Amino acid sequence: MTKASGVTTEQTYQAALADINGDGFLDLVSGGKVWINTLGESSKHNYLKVRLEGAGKCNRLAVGSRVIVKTGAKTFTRQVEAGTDSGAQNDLTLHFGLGLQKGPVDITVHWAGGGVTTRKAEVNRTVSMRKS
Ligand SMILES: [Ca+2]
Repeated sequence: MTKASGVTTEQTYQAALADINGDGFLDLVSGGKVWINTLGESSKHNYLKVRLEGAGKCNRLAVGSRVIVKTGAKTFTRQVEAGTDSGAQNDLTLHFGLGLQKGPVDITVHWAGGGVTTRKAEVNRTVSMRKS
């Protein structure tokens, strides 16, 4: 983090990201402080959030599942993770910052424990997907 970002904290190795206020832009928790990202208020950038629910051979939180989002020109990949090596926990809802990429986008979920699910979605929303 730079001073220009406005984020100041004691030196720490722990940080977690989540869209705390639900505006589609990631916020930061570190060193016992919360920073709400206010850049989204004037941004024209798009996002997509994907929330997974596992079933069967996939754990309920879908930890280990990989999500691929394809726009017309770009591919974005995220994986549901349970904690980081520094003891922090990012939001289990996956966040894709799409920049100026517009929808609809193609979503492919490779579920932990096996299986693949696909669907289309518009941008700037949260999509919930459950393993069948
Ligand atoms: Ca936010």
